Amino acid sequence: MERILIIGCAGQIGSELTLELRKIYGNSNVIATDIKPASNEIMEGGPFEILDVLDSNRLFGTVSRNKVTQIYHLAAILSGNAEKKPIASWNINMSSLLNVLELARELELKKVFWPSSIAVFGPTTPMINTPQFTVMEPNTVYGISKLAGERWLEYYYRKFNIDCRSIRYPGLISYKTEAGGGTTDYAVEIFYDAIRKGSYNCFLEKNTFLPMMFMPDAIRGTINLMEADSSKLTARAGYNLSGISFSPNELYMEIKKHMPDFKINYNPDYRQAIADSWPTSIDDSVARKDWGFTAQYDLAKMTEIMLKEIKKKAVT
Ligand code: NAD
Ligand code: AKB
Repeated sequence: MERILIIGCAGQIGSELTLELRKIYGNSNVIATDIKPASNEIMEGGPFEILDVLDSNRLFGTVSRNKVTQIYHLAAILSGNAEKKPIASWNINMSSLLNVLELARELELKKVFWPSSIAVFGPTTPMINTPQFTVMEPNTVYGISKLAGERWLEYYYRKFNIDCRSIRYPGLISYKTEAGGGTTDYAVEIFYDAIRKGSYNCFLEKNTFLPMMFMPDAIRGTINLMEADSSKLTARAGYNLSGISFSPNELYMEIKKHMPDFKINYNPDYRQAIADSWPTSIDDSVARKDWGFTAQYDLAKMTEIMLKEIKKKAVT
C-alpha cells in the first residue's frame, strides 16, 4: 500500500494534486503538509500537518510516523520572488530538496517527485521547440536552483537507486488557487482582473510567447509519470512537457471573445527579462515516447473554463 507525503499542499499545484492523489490512493493515505494552512477541503478531507520542509528532524518524524513510501515535494520560491531574495531562495529551494533526497535514501522510500521548470533553460538554449537534451545556461536564481535540483535528482537515482521523477512544468494556469510569485502568473491574474475590474495591467510585453499548460493536463501528466514503468524512463532529471504556447496579446484576444469590453495595457517590469530568457515553445517528444503524455487543452477551451470558474468564485 502506498503512503504519500505532499510537501507544499497549499500552493497552486499542491491544492489540486493532493485531492487527485487522495481520490486514487484513499484520503487517509495522502498526508498533506505545508508551512501554512491549506484549503478546508484538504485540511478536513484527510491527514494534514503544518511542516517546514527545512526542519529535517520534523520531516523525518512525519515520514517515519506515517510510514510514508512516496514524497511529492512541491515547496519552492518561484522565479519572480526568487529574484528579490536570491540567497534565501537558493537556500530554500536547494536545502529542501537535499533534505527530501537524504531522507529518501536513509528510509529507502520508493519514489520522489520534485518539479523542475522551463526555467532550467536560458538565453543560449534554442527557444523554439526546445529539445529535451540541449544547452542549459539559466540566468535566474530560480532557474539555477532548478537546474542544480535536476542534477541532484539524477545523482541520487544513479548513485543510491532512489526512483526520482520530475517534470519541467511550463507556466501553469488554474482557477482553484492563485499563482505563487512566478513570471507566468500574468496568465492567471489576467482572468481574475478581467472579471473583477474589466481590465488588466500586464507585467510582460504583448508579444512575449511562453510555454503554458492548463492545470488538469499538468496533474494528469504528473500522476501518469509517477505511475509509469520505471524501466521506460530515460530522462531522470526532468521531462519536457508541452501544452499551449501563447503571448499576452493572444490570451487577451481570446478573453475578449467572451468579454468584448475587456481592456489591457502593458507595463513590463523586471519579470520581462526572465521571460525573455525562457523558451517560447517546448518539444516533449521524449515524454510522449517514454510514458505517452499528450496535453488535451488548447487556448480556447482553457479560456472558456477559466472564465466560467472564476466568475463562479467571484459571485460566491
Ligand atoms: P506555490 O508557491 O503556489 O506553492 C508552494 C507551496 O510551498 C506554498 O503553499 C508554500 O506555503 C509552500 N512552502 C514554501 N516554503 C515552504 C517550507 N519551507 N516548508 C513547507 N512548505 C513550504 O508553488 P506552485 O506553483 O504550486 O509550485 C510547486 C512546485 O512546482 C515548485 O517547485 C515550482 O517551482 C514548480 N513549478 C511550478 C510552476 C507553476 O507554473 N505553478 C511551473 C514550473 C514549476
Ligand atoms: C514561474 O513563472 O516561476 C513558474 C515556472 C514556469 O516555473 N510558473
